[in-house]
Amino acid sequence: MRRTTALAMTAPALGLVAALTLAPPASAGTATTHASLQPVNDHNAAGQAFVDVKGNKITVTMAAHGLVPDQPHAAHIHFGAEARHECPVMADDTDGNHHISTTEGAPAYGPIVVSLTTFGPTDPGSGLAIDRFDTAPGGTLSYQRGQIKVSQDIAKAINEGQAVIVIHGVDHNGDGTYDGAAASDLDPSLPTEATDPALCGAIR
Ligand SMILES: [Cu+2]
Repeated sequence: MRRTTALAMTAPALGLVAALTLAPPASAGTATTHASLQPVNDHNAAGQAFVDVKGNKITVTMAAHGLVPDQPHAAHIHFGAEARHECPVMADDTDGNHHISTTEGAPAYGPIVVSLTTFGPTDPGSGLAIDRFDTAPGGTLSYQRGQIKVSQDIAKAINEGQAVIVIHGVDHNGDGTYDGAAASDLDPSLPTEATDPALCGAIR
């Protein structure tokens, strides 16, 4: 009798513990989002990204392969209220050179709102801080950074599926490095290969 009573009292308690353990945290503004990274200009590349949003802090995890090896790959979260909240398509190639530049992609994904640097500031001003981005050793990029502070508007945009992850840096002429006569639309001191989008994924 004593054992039965103990079990009768324990079972609901265990059920409560299980429910608390399994349920997602109840605080508002918490979400895990995902982006499947698809090639923009670099058809050999692919990847995945996850963005955990907790209030106004995010954790970004990215894995990609097939990138230009051992070259800095600027990576950002892009968002613009007026943007289409998606990745560019060939119709966005307004100069008709068969490549999508970062500027040509802007109507799709908007401006840089978070720079996914490996250390230091993550603000838009770090967008081309080439010495602070992953270099994709052997073409493989593996990135995780937590505690990235974002504004309420950006957290909301990510939670609502309006933000886009872009990894930049391609090798149009296939010589293994960033070069060529065409200058970057973002920084004329860099070749366009250094900044053209390689991978893009809408965060859903
Ligand atoms: Cu970008």
